[in-house]
Amino acid sequence: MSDVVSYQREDEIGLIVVDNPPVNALGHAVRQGLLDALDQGLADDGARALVVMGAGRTFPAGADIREFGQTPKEPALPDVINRLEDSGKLLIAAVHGTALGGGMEITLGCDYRLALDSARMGLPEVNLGLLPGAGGTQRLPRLIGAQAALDAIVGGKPMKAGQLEKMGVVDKVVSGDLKAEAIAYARQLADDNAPRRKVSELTVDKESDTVFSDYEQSIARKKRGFLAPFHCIKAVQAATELDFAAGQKRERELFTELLNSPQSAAQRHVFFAEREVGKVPGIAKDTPRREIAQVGIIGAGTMGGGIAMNFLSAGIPVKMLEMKQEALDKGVALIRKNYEATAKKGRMTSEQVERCMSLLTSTLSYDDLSDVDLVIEAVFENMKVKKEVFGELDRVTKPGAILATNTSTLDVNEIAQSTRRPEDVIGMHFFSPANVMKLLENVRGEATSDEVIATVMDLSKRIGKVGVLVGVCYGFVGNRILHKRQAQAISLVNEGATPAQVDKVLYDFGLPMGPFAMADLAGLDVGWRIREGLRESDPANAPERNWLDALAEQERWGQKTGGGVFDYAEGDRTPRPSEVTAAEIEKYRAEQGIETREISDTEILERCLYVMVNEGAKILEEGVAMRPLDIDIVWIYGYGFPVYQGGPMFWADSIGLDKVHAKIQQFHDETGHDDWKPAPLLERLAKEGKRFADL
Ligand code: 3H9
Repeated sequence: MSDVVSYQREDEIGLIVVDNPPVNALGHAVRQGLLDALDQGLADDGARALVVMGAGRTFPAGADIREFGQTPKEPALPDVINRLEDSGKLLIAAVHGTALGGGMEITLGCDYRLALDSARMGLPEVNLGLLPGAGGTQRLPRLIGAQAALDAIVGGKPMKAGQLEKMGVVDKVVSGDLKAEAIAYARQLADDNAPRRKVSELTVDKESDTVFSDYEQSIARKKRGFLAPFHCIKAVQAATELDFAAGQKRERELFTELLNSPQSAAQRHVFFAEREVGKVPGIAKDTPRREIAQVGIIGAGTMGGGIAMNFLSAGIPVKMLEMKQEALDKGVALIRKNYEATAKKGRMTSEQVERCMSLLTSTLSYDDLSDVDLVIEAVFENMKVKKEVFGELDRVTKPGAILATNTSTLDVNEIAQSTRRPEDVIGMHFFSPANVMKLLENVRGEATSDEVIATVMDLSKRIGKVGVLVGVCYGFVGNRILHKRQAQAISLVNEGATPAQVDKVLYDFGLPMGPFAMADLAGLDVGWRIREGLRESDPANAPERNWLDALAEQERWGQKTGGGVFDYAEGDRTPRPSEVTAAEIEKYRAEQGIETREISDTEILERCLYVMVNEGAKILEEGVAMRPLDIDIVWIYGYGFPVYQGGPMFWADSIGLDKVHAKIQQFHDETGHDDWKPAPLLERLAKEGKRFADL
């Protein structure tokens, strides 16, 4: 008898129930248990039909991802599903929760599919750098045609029961008690002598001869660099060209290739890392949380408005405060405009737009914030201004209200000291555009209470963000590492590379854009103003004037002015090399007496990325990031580090820390620059032959 799969008969129907919490993943014991339970069901003469279902919260949500990378153990899932399909009895899948991956593939091995109206099904393997490897790429196209199967398999998004019924995947949608419904349905099918329906015996509907090449083209840009989506297409194509057995063999080959690829290892790392970042040592399930029913936001600029949208979209009322009515009106209008643009793209209904807008109120008076549970300040990045705001907030907000700052660089501890309740103060650093970017750096101050941390981490999820808890330092985790990379990018150009060459290397690595296109997007004026400020206030320590300052002085501020490091044609965001920039770089090199040299792409990649890894190691040592995976997630969700590279720290592990360290040491020997001083943690791990993942 299996611990994780049971067989019992009720009302002439045999029930095979998977009970392997939390998500009924199809690990070895479940696969063996399924076969044993099937044998029992087949031998049970009293059972007229068999139902497969999951106990607890869901139908199996897929293969056990933790088993990937280990030696595979028989029986393999494709064989289990083939056995189910070949069994002599009528087989019905009864789905609730999320039947994903191998779970959905089990349902495709059944004759009939019944689902609760709240259930969802899908083949999300592509998100793990894989393809459905238990017959999914062969059975789904047979059931719904090649085009729809491509959408489901390459898209990887779960679909609702109602939609699946329309597509012909689900035969019946029910509500209420799934077990009772499943037994009734199975009895009815048995009474009606319903035919067996082996999906593997259907023929595939291929809509056109170019369906696969068209599909490849349509995803070429969006899936640039990824292996799995293109393997998924090949597997579905095999379903249209080969018989089922040969197609399944081809699916297996493609699946194995992906499983053994560095990309899938990276994507699986990201899957677990994304869940791990939510777990904060010292914060338990029973750590008290505060209720957040209403939020105040200070500042109705682009950032404040973007932040507000997260809460409105999640159904949480927002009060937005500004100093002047005009700024407030502008902010509210911008939020509406953004929502309406989303509605125009069909991603929201006009009722939803109105519902979100109805949750927004605005005010010019701090006193109106006396009843909010959380305030997020998104004003000008200046300590004096922030302190004044927090002083006001301390005065007006109720006891227990959480006071958050969206600062990206300033000291959260100092801000907290301007209140009488530093334990209620925390950083919530949103990334621009704040309504889109998934990352939220939650910054723990020295005094921030566990209760406040727990509440804000939970809230991050509630508003659809991935919250990463970090400590206080200049730039926190993301921007501190970014600054080091930007400095290398500039040095590389000073020494002989072109901005376009540097950008191309990082783009080809998989980043959405290179450092200079990113600077143009953010605006060259931002950094320039900060440097100018320093030159005025602290000339001795201020950075030297360089060619980026020269560009900013000419009001070449980037995309918004039609030119920055690159030129931009009107209405086109494609960066084009600029003669003005080239001349300024030449001038700078001449002034500095720099003799240029040929710079290889390898050097660009190593210098831009290894400096990030070194800084990451320093951040870990200082405790600013709790774990390497926190840094990986910050970079994936905040800066578009390619998921298939796993994040900077995972990537460094995959290169080998001894190699990374040796190169960093070499750069330090050559330049003597502090940024290249190997982090002691990196040095130690490299010596011990360990990885960041071993910490
Ligand atoms: C596959 O099926 C391949 C086949 O085609 C071919 C095979 C030959 N395995 O996300 P949550 C853990 S590939 C192992 O926080 P939620 C998760 O780590 C698979 N563990 O809950 C977490 O653990 P912990 C295709 C898994 O309610 C806990 O369960 N399937 C798996 O927010 C709770 O998870 C997928 O890709 C797994 N398959 O969301 C589905 N799934 O508590 C992946 C979850 O220690 N899973 N865990 O942190 C999901 O998308 C979500 O977990 C799900 C629940 C929607 C199910």
